[in-house]
Amino acid sequence: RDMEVSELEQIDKVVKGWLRESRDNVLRKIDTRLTVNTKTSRRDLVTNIDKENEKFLVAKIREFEPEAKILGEEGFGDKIESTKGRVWIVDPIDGTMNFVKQRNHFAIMIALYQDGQGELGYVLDVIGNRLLSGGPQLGVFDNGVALAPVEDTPLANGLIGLSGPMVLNNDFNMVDIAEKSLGMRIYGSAGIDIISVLRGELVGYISYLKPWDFGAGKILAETVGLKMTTIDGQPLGMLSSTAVLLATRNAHRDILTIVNKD
Ligand code: 2AM
Ligand code: CA
Ligand code: CA
Ligand code: CA
Repeated sequence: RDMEVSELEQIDKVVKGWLRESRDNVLRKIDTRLTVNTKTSRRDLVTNIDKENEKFLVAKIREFEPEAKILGEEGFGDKIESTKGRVWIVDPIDGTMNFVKQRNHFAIMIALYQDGQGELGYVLDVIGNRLLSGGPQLGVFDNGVALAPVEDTPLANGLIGLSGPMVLNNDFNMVDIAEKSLGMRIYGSAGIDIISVLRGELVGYISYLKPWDFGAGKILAETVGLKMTTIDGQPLGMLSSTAVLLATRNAHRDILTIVNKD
């Protein structure tokens, strides 16, 4: 690894400052009239605040590191074709449907990769004011306090976070996975689900995701011994768009068994 701990600590302070400002900006505008547009379907939304927040974060990253490559969901970053060098990944509002309909249960996420290796991840529950942060060299923190070790709970002894569409279509035997667990939860924000898995409130989370949905969570999850792979159990590339399985080691094994049966 060629990133020094001292450099990571310095970047960590700077990113936390951006996130505080970003959260303040969103909260200041949360009761204003939103401009909402659809993307690929009526359930796939983008608002003016998603765009404004991505522009804000991209400008902060560029000011801090002019040569940085940035992958942002709403397209204000760069076209990323390779994982070489330093790549920042930004999801300015994760859970846009929740944001629009509930003004709650959404997250802001930032990840920093170097040569395809996760260095720093940030998942901020905006309304809960809870930031999960860190990486392999710094450790993982929950609002600045070292995260409690995550128990290796099997699927049968925990709650599982799922994606609504995957359950409705019974993709990958999702109904059997839900049946085997103590119960399913459908929160509608990858960031909120990832925070719940990190905190041991869910034993796992399964959804179709893009790099900005899982980039930060993967760094944090792997640091604390959770597994994040494709639903086939294959390694998840930094630029993959696929069905993602995040779980404790035991629940990961239990879920793969159900996915692969028949
Ligand atoms: P988003 O809100 O940033 O788009 C539930 O919708 C979760 O899946 C959210 O974290 C959402 O992120 C993500 N997601 C990924 N692809 C999506 C799509 N095509 N439509 C809706 N949500 C999507
Ligand atoms: Ca989106
Ligand atoms: Ca997202
Ligand atoms: Ca988003």
